[in-house]
Amino acid sequence: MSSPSQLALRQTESRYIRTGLSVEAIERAFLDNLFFIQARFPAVATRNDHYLALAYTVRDRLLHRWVNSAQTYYDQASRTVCYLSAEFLLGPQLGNNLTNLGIYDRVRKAIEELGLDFDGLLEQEEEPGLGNGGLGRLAACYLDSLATLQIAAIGYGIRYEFGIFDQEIRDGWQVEVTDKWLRLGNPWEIPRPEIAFDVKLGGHTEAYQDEQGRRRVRWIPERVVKGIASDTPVPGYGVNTVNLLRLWKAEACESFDFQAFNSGDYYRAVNQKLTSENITKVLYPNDEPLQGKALRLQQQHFFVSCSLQDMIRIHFQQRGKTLDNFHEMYAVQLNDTHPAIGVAELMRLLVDEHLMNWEQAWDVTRKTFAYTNHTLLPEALETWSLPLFRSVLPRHLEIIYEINHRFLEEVRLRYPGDDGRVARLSLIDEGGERSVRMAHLACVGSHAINGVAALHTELLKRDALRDFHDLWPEKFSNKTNGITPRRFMVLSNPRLTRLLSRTIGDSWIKELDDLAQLEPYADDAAFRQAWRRVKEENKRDLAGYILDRTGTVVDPESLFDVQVKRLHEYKRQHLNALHIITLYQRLKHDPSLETTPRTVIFGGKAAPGYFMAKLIIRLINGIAEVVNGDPDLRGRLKVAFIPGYNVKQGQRIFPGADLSEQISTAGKEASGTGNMKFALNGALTIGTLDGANIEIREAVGPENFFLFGLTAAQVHELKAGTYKPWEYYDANPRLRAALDLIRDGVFSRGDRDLFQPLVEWLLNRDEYMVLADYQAYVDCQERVGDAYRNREHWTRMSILNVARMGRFSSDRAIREYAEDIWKVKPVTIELREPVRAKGNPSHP
Ligand code: NBG
Repeated sequence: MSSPSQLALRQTESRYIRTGLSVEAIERAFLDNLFFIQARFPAVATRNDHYLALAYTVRDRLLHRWVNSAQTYYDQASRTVCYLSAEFLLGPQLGNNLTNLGIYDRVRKAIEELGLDFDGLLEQEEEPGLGNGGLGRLAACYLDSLATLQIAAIGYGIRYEFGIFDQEIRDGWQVEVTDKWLRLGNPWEIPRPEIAFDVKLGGHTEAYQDEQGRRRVRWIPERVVKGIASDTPVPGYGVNTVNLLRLWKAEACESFDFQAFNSGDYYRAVNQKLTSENITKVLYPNDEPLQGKALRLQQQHFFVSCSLQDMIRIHFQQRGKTLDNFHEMYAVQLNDTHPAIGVAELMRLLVDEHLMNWEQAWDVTRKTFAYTNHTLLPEALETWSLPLFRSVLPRHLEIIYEINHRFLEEVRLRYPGDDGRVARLSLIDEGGERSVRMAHLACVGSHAINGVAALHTELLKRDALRDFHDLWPEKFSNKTNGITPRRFMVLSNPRLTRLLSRTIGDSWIKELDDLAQLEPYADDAAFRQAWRRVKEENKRDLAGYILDRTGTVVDPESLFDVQVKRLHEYKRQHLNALHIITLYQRLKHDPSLETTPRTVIFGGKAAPGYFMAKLIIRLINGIAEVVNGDPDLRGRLKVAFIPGYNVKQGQRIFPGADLSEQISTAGKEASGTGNMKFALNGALTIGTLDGANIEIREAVGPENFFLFGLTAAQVHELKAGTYKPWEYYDANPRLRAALDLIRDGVFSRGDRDLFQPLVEWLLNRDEYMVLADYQAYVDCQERVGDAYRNREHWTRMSILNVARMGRFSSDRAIREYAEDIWKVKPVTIELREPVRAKGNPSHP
């Protein structure tokens, strides 16, 4: 028999042979996997077989680093960041993993040598759409940066069987199609059936005395579900670190099944199984939280409870049998309020299950959690009605009452007699239907609270969380969002990546601030030409894609004016639509008018129950039908709505954009991250002073940014007074003409009723001040059109935008979180054998 150390040595050898990085080793591994995993001979293998064989080949090479990382963290009991998020919008994995491993080129070579279409294999991958939009994508960018910065981290979330729906457009309307992303298999996940935890739901509680005579509470649940871990590796770029994304899948608890089964109630057992599995069946497709859905609360509690139990398990393994120092082992970040129930759940685990006293448990809990707020929309602040909350989590409600009781005592001491303040701060909203305020729970249970852009944080401190800021100003800080340049440049824009790296070297991939070295080249005519050529080629690709997806022919010479993001009234896609109509009218009336040819491109999903957002999609498609079909406008204006916007599509769109539409009502968009992806890819922004737009404008210089519209303060003021949108309609002939055209049915094939609700809403209410900003927007668009005609100057601005985007890397954001909030340091992962790829790890 071999000793463990002999076995370890032999394992190392075999791993080395199996995961070689030469082109030949990759080819051999690919063919092996096609045979041994897919069980296929080449003549009958499908593209999906090839994709899977390649994915497993890459995964083998990741596992090596993954296991090494895990072992290092284990040996060193490394302080670990746990990022709790109900959403992780990863996007396709294959290309990203190749990029981060530094083997993109040689794998392409290997696949092409085998006579297969490498790009086709990348295209084959169905992306895990486990998120709605910015919030979920931010979590994915942060995982990339955590691994790249060599920080020990675990992402914890939900393995939804159905992710965000796929969108089709029929007769101009959005149609939702279920997202069966797991249908053809998911090669990136490793199921861990042995990492499983029970999660209780419903029922009631009972008080009892333990042997020491202390009063304790026991929770008698109505049912118990089991959470099973499913792991996805997250490789850093150009390092050996591979971190873990652990997603939980719900299953029926066997013991419970048997109970019913034994009592002869087979159908109850079956039913229970189905109800349990439902918990992780589907992602709620609202980008802003929705209230009143018990299943949603169950989802939140389910994944948070599994995650905290898992952390405790690991803690016991690595730090021995005490939880007194739990907060020294973990920094837990709450990505919005979706995981905020964790505050009560950790208290329950510590006090009820691990018998810690309340005061100490509370101290550990507050030192463990930190909370990021992602929205200012008052309707988006999560609350749960007490009856619903009690029916799902009876014990947590008691714990929340206790936390609240102690907290409000403290408030009363600080502010004697100030009952209004006590009511405003309370974790329970007593006005109307009583409910639990999740943001308050997160604030009270965390040692740090942050917003996601400078303006957002200021507004949080002034309005939404003002009373908490009065109480604990030291807890607040701003952490402006960022994006990963690996996915949103190296992977998605290889042409610009090559030009950048040829010009200033490739250090910018990990130190995005190094893009500043580009600045002098803005004055170099030859460089500008090369820059323009890259954009032209990217636009040609995008035009091909648009033709493919929409059947619309667009001219790559025209200005590509792009707005892609979730559909929401505050994001004001309808303001963009009004501008198109105005342009249409001007061009119709004056055939000799000299304007810049434009292609206005849209993409984005509407929440299935959001009537107005769906009507706006219908309007855009109605406008596209009229404009694209009118010979008078040929060569001057085109409109395209690309269906099914997701990460994969974004990667095709950002590189080909000239103009980035960031036109939300000031004070409504917490940060935005699409704005950063466009600017990094050389698009200029037309935008309001909202979210991170403000910081982007400061960074790139006001002269390289198209600013328009009311400020947040002006919006506030106008709202407080009497905003009468129809006065703008009366006073502005162009605006009137545009709205009348909609009302007259021009974009609805003569149907005058279809868009009536939208027009009426704008004239009478106009919550987001579309009419107030209309003229400023149209004027600004005219400046954009003029600027685009001076290509040399436009290119200069484009170069300067990219050169000054360094600050918006998610690496910068993660460094700030790591230093200010998490207090974590990098952990270097050594590989035993020198199997890392040598040479330039980026594209050729
Ligand atoms: C969104 C904001 C965006 C922001 C992302 C990421 C929610 C609740 N919020 O402005 O609307 O960029 O979060 O922070 O999805």
